[in-house]
Amino acid sequence: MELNGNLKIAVQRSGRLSEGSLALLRQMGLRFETYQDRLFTSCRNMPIDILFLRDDDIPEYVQDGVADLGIVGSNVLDERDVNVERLLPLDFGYCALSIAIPETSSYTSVQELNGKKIATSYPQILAKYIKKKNIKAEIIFLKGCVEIAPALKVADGICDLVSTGSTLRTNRLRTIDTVMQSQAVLIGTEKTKPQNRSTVEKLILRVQAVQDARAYKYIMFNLPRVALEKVKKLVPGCKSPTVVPLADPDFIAVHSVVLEEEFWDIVEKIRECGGSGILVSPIEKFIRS
Ligand code: PRT
Ligand code: ZN
Repeated sequence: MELNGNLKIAVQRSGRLSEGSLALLRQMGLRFETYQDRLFTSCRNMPIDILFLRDDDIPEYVQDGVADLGIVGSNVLDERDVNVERLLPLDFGYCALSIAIPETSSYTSVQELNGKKIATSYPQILAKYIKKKNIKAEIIFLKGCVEIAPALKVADGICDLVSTGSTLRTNRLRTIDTVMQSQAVLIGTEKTKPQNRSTVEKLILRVQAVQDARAYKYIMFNLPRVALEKVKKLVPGCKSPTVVPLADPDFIAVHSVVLEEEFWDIVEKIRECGGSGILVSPIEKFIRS
C-alpha cells in the first residue's frame, strides 16, 4: 500500500459487517471500486483510502493511527482494551452476546453455572460479567465453533453471539441470559493527522445525515385551514412545517418530516384533525442543521 496522506477508513474485508459498511460508505458519497481479495482501494472522488481487514484487527489499526476511522462491532471493542473513540452507533450488525446451555438442561438461571465451564470467544467480557453476577465459572477460550462445545463435553454452557438464533437451535442450545447487545459502530482516533481532521468531521456529519434520512419520512397532506394550529404541533419538522395554499381557500397542503417510529401515531392524529390525501416518501439524505 502506498503511504500517501489520504485519510484511511478500515472496514471488514469479508464477513457480516462488510456489506453494511460498504453500503454506508457509498451512501456517504464515497465512490470506489472493490474486487475480491483487494486489501485496499482509493476513492475516485475524495482523498480517502479504504482498507479491508479482519474485523478483529480494526480496533488496533485505528488505535495506532494507521486508519483514521473504522467500522467494527461493539462486541469486539468491549473485548479489547483499546484506546479508540466511539463516534457513532451505525444501526446495523445487530446481535446479542448470550449465554446458552443445552436445551435438555434443567437450569433456569445463569447462577446455576457456578462452578461449571463456559466456552466463549469473548473471555474478557464474560469474565467481567460473571464477576458482576458473583458466579465462579471456568472460562474455556475457543476461537470459533463455540456452539459445539457442550455436545463435545468441553463446557457446560457457551457465551456467543446470537442474531437469528438458528445456530443455537441447530445445536440444541437455549439462551439463559444476555450479556450485551451489540451493533456496528464508527470508531476514530486522536492520532488523525491535523490536515485530515476536518475531513473526519465532514464524514461524521455525512453518517448522521444518512442515518437521519433512514429514521425520517417526508410527509405531505391536505388539511382544513382551521386545523393548522393543532397539526403544527404534530409535525413540527426542523423549524415548522411548510404550508402551501390550495386553490380552495378553506384548505392548505402541509409538508414536513416525521420519525418513522412515530409515523403511524401521527398519521392517525392528522386524520382526526381532518387531514386527507396523505403522501409519504423516503428521504435520500437529511441534513438537519
Ligand atoms: O474474518 P473476520 O475475522 O473478519 O470475520 P469473523 O468471522 O470474525 O466475523 P463475522 O463476520 O462472523 O462477524 C463480524 C461481526 O458481525 C461480529 O463481530 C458482530 O459484531 C457482528 N455479528 C452480527 C455477528 C453475528 N451477528 C452473528 N450471528 N457475528 C457473528 N455471528 C455468528 C455467531 O458467532 C454464531 O456463530 O453467527 C452465529 C449465530 O448466528 P445466528 O443467526 O444463527 O443466531
Ligand atoms: Zn474476526
